[in-house]
Amino acid sequence: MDTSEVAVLIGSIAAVAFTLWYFFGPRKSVAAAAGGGVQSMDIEVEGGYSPDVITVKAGTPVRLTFHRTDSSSCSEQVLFPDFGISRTLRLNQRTVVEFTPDKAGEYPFHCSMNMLRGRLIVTP
Ligand SMILES: [Cu+2]
Repeated sequence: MDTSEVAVLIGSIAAVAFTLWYFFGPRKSVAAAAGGGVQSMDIEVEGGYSPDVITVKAGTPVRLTFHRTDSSSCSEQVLFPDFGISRTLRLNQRTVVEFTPDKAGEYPFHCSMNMLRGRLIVTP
């Protein structure tokens, strides 16, 4: 093997490792910041939700601010089926979603096609 072949090999290994990490790596849950009686979290929408797993406490209002910079129509709606919430996210704007989860549990949220996905973990 000459140097360029080695470079290609290392590049492919790195690409595979990144792909595995991206899809199967640990999903870190982020706790929403509590202040002023509201649990707030900013979520970036660009090819997915970031963060995509958010932990909040039951019984306290939750304010999720979605900042959509993803131009694909896939990301233009976000749904919280368990809370009956559906919001249109305007491109390059912030959209605030507020509700109060009263029961502990795991609640998914996703785009209208269920391709972009996230989870809200509500602790007692
Ligand atoms: Cu979609």
